[in-house]
Amino acid sequence: MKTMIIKNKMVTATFLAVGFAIALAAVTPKTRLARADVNPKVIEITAKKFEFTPNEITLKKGEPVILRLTSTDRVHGFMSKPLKVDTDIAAGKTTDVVVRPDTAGDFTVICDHYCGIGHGNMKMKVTVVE
Ligand SMILES: [Cu+2]
Repeated sequence: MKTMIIKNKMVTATFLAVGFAIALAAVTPKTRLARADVNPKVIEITAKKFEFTPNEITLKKGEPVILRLTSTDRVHGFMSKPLKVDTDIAAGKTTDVVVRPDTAGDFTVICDHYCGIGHGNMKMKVTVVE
């Protein structure tokens, strides 16, 4: 009788261990995806009169990135309606924006904060690939 109980406990423990391993295997890929979302790639972009550097970047559709924006002279804007980004870049501090492009194509980011005579041509290109 005692042996039976011990045996049953061992069987239960084995079932639990196998169940746990299966659950872990099922959950692991999701966890990895979540980590990729939590730790997106960082792209540094510098603004100054009247350009962004780099002035061309390529992103992947559906993949979030952090754009780390700085200005070396004065406040500039950083705006693109299709990319759902609209922020000011103050001089002397870092502005992080998360972009998750949902459409492939070429998009233009403009400075929408008047910064001087060349302001109208201050833009950069963002290419989103599938
Ligand atoms: Cu401007």
